Amino acid sequence: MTGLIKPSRRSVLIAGSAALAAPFVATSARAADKRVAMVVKNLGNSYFAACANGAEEAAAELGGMEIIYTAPTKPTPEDQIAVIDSLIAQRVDGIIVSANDANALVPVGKKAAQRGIKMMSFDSAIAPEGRLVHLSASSTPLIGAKQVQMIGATLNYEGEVAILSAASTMTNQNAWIAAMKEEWKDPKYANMPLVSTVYGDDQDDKSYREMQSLVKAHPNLRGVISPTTIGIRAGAKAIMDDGLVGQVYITGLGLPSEMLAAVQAGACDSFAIWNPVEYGYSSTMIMGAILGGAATAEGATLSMGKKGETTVGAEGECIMGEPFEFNASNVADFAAIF
Ligand code: RAM
Repeated sequence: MTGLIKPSRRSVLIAGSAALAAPFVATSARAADKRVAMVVKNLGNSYFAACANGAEEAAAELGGMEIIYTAPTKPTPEDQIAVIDSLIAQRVDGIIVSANDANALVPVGKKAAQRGIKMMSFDSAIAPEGRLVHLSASSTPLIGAKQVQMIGATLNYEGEVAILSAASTMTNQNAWIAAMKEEWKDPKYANMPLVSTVYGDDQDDKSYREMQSLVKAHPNLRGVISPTTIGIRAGAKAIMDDGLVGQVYITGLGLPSEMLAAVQAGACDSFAIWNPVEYGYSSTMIMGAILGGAATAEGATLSMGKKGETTVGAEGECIMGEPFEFNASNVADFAAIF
């Protein structure tokens, strides 16, 4: 894969309610009677709220499966384990989780499996021993490399760059950062060094303060990559509030609805994301298939409903599709959608 696909309104609107009203053959009629929990990193994140909307759409398509959307208030592994423990006690049929820590959630994943509860992860993976499959939004090397490419294009490959991540334990951000560092080895980035990596813990206020500290600590900072929708919007706000537009640019993974003002102000030149509604939808379709008895061994195919099929790869990893790139030419069109 060479780059991100440009979104067309049509490709995104397939997540809209009209398309979803079309009949779709559920993997199993039994899925309708199931209770599935979607456990995300924390509450109050619009990205995950959009995933939950997609989960509801899939559940309706599967005949009315019940979705319990829940999360801890703070994105910590301990609080998330407590949420999952309580779902196990409630004897849900399946759990779809975006993990706050890959390894810390393995014991609770094993406990769920022992009780016959189907456990999978999406967004931020649990280590393979703790779940059946993991659905990645897109290829990890592609997502990581693209973020470095975007800031490179903005800065003409010159100037200091930092990373403003989520929490240091989060699987997805850590995997994307590792992929960014691979991309950074290309000699074309020789004059665009990575000077620091900081963590805003997917909290608005902490991300905002970390962004301000970065600028103070690195007076020559020109760019920031934030591979989290919370970090990029908080970092962009700090750039705008502190009069840094034109001096420091932010890129990364953001929601068009939350990045519109930053793009229009010039704090962000381009950013990327996949459709979170489709992501919640695809994850729930996979859970429906698993609850209907679908195999999850490497090489098996799992239905993602109208998003097609995914093939289970090594260590249970599945991939949904490709992210979209946004800039001044298209961000407004998509801001109304996600
Ligand atoms: C934040 C979360 C989530 C991540 C997105 C891009 O909302 O950290 O896990 O996938 O950003």
